[in-house]
Amino acid sequence: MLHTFRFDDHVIPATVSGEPTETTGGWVVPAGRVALLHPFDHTDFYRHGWNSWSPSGWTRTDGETIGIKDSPERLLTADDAVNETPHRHSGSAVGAVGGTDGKVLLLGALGLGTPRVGADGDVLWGRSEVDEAEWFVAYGDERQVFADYADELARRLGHRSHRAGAVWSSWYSFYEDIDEELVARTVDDLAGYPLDVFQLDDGWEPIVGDWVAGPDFPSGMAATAEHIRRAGFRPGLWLAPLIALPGSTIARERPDLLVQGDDGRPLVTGYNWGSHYHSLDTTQREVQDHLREVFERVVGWGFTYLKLDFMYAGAVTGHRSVDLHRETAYRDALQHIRDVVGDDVYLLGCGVPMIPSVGLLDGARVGPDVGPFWDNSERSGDPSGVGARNSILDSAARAWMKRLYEVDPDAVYFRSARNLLDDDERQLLRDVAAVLEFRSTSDPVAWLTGPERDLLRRWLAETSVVEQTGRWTFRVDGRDVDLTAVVTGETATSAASFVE
Ligand code: 9PG
Repeated sequence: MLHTFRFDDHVIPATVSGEPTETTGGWVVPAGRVALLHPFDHTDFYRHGWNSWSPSGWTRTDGETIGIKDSPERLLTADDAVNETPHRHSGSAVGAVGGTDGKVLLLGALGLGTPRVGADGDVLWGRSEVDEAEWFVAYGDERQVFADYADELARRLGHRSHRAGAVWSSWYSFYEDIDEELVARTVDDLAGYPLDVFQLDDGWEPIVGDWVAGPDFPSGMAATAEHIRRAGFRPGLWLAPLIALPGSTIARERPDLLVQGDDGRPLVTGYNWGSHYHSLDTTQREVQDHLREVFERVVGWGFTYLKLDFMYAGAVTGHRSVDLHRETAYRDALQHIRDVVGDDVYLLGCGVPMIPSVGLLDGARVGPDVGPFWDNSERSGDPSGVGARNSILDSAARAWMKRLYEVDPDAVYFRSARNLLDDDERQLLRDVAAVLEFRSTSDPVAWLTGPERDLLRRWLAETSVVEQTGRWTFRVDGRDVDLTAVVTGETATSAASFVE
């Protein structure tokens, strides 16, 4: 049906599938296709990526699209490969246009079904794989409409208020090269630092898919958790519970428990560790039992902060034993995990589908991996690639998601050793972490100079008062933080050459 929205002095004709009803800050439109004829001509467009690593940000409707281009393999891992149209303006769940006067028109889905929002000329459209989700339509001050959208979403999908505090992760220093002695030494060196969580990342397990202690942890994972706890920190552990490498026990012995392709064989659902991998079919009772066992085991070891990685793989298109929409299958699996671990375990999602995780996760990564360098000039057309610049860009564009869960922009650096980032770039990362109010680092104390240690100590203990003053400008404890130069590519920092 036709409907006319009137916002300020804008008349916005629309096609909707039912009568809109008013809500706080905007309108709720029934599920189905939506098209809004906006009056802004060539204008700014906010595009939102599907999972943690997917590119998000503002561009121009008459400019370059934001997304992963020219790499089907990267697209499969770091975005919604089925729905992405890399050369047309579209994104996942929410989009907005306008903005020249600080006001935008926002269209955002209020549920699951892989909703998409795109801008085609002067039409802002919304559609889904399955028409399950209602829509939120609002016009007004940019930060206000995003806040109102997030609040409407949280009213439907829930909201948790568990806070992680300051986190140390083993990934951005040791990567997969961890063992129980190295971990123990690193923990001991951190003793007395005002850290809350010590999180072991990838590398403890024998292979992705087998969630038992690997050969480098001969005393078992409970011993490491206990060591962390005795040092005064909350034990944290990484796992990728919904995927399995081809060599893992579950993939070798029970390929029938994996999501299948049209050819009746386990579907390839992403690439990492120099391999392809598969997804567990979480609609099967035996997989649910397996997940229960895994999570009872890791919580039983004493880990109460869990980084759940590569979770998008539970929401890919493929054949499952129960014919649910893929985002519903994913959310049911995450709900099952939440039920098994209970309310007190902190769940940080990584590589998670952003909207289907609302209300179940305590925190979510909101950008690609950081790295000890600004950008990688070898890599063109991949804003989801590792590096400080990509991580900052994506995370800053998702600051509004703070109202849904804690938002993790990834680790910051204090070390000048083993690092190509200069002082200004390291400061930028710390600024973004302050803006997003999530603090994590990966620097072992042994790698830091005296002044760097002092800085780390102070930073871990700080909580900042943050106010967003513009799209890319913030006040953090009375200090101005301006990310405009990073966004436009004219980095104000001395290592601008890394950008080119
Ligand atoms: C451990 C790492 C760390 C890191 C996670 C994740 O798009 N990708 O192909 C892609 C691969 C790996 C990756 C991120 C993206 O890293 O983000 O913090 O936990 O796994 O293996």
